Amino acid sequence: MGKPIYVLNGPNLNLLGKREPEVYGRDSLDDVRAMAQKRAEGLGLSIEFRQSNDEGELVTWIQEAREKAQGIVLNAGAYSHTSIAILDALQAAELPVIEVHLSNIFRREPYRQHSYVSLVAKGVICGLGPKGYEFALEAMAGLVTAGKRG
Ligand code: CA2
Repeated sequence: MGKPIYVLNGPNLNLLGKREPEVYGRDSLDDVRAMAQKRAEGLGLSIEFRQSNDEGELVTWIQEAREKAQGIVLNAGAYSHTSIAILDALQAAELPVIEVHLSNIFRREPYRQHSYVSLVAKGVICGLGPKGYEFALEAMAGLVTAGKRG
């Protein structure tokens, strides 16, 4: 197995399943982790699944991914809409990035309808709940295999 895919989650995603189930569903972040882990195994990928409420820690993990990962699946939470620091780190990482959102950000408030992460993402999956992480890993498997064929 090659380097892992970093699956990074931003602020408040630790609250999943505990509040606002009508927006974010009933699964906890641990449930999402287990689903992602299982799908990755089926695809022959390994994942490093993390969550942080801290913008700087997410930037540090993206910098780390440059050396240690072969791709990044990122739900940066609200930082998607605000963080040029995360955008800069993703640009510097030079890795395939797939952006995930549980909710359909385009059906929500106007301030959620722009994402800095989208500027570097190969693709964006939103509105499909935790399944979006599985779809992102499936797409990532294709991207990293295509990369190896050169
Ligand atoms: O839909 C998504 O995945 C989001 O990235 C989730 C973020 C939100 O700020 C983005 O606009 C879209 C919020 C993270 C979850 O926040 C919770 C708050 C209360 C209860 C459960 C989750």
